[in-house]
Amino acid sequence: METSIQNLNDQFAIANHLTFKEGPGGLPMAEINNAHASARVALQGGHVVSFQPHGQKPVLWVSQLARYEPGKALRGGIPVCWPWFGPHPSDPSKPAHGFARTMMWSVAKTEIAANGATRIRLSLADDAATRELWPHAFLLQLQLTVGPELQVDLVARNTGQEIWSYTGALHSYFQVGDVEQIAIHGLDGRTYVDSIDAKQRKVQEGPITIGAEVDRIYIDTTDECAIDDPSLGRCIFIAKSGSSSTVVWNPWIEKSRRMSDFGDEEYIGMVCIETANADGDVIALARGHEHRTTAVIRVNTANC
Ligand code: TA6
Repeated sequence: METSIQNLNDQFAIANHLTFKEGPGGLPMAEINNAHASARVALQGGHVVSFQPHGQKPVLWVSQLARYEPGKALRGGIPVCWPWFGPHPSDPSKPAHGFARTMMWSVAKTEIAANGATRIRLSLADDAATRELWPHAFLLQLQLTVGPELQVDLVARNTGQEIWSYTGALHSYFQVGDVEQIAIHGLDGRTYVDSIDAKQRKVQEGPITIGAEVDRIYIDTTDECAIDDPSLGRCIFIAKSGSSSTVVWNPWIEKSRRMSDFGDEEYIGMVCIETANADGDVIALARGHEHRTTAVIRVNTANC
């Protein structure tokens, strides 16, 4: 059934909090604006496109060349990578980072949460299209709580009869003033898999700074990360639970040029810090069991 904006508003709009509109490319979008912050969420992909506490600059980055098209992953915001992270483990014809970020999700619930935050819950369940790509029964729920901070809860449930396992990530793109001036704290001493150096395992020494392409999966870490951004005069904190791997990515110059939905110079204004279940952090679920992966994003104008 066509996702009708009017039907969505009749069922789920909340005055002074949340309304649904047709966004770019005709994609249905939830628009949230409350006493604390504003946010936009595309129902395609369960994709948080923006989050901006009042008085702050946008926290999430979206490419100027992002393509708002049915079935196309949006470049920026918080793509939901599921049920595999990165290329499909055995079939290169299957979409990178799984199918959840390009499928149309349903609205399950909206409500006003504690301290006047706005909460929306989206869901995606298996159907013929997903089973074609991944032969399992599942229910995926994404709960977003938009207040002074943004909380993203991704809950995966095995609604089938057999055990299955997945990998994934909340693939968050953050806006920074100048990526060469930032420092990322929280992963000092952690081991990472260097995806651009033959997947060598290395140990992080001190804060992460970026002066070339970076594509790393930090393993065995439940640490909170912080992006110290002197040029925007702020610190972005990313706390998490249900995840023991964190991906840090900046494509730098050459890779930016190779992506048609990424401006040649846009690498300067962004960095990904992804709340992941990747590499060895594989989640296995027996029948009826579920797993929750949570990211909590907040900003302050002090240093980290
Ligand atoms: O963020 C890590 C990563 O796996 C990178 O290797 C890069 O491929 C990025 O995700 C973006 O992937 P996408 O499929 O969205 O272009």
